[in-house]
Amino acid sequence: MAEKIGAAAGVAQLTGWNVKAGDRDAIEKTFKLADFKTAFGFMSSCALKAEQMDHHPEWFNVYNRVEVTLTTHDADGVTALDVELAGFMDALAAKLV
Ligand code: H2B
Repeated sequence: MAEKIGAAAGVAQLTGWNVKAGDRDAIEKTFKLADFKTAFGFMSSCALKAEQMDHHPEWFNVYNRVEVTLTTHDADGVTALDVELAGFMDALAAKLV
């Protein structure tokens, strides 16, 4: 099982991610894509990556906005798996802009 590193250590390795407020150890970022189909394509690619990793995001989509929360339920906090998935999302979003 991946070991908890904590949200503060997670965001320190990423760009544009924040420690999520609340009682869980998690990181969050809001992606703004060009339009709904781009946002949905982004989510589809992330979903395939998540399946490969067996590590899944929590997210909320309205039109071109995708609000993402990452944490590792099994570790009760942020792990390297969240940093890896976040990095994948950042790289993909950068290509789509
Ligand atoms: N996703 C996330 N974000 N955290 C987990 O702990 C997790 C997961 N565990 N996806 C996986 C699936 C686990 O529930 C299955 C049984 O492997």
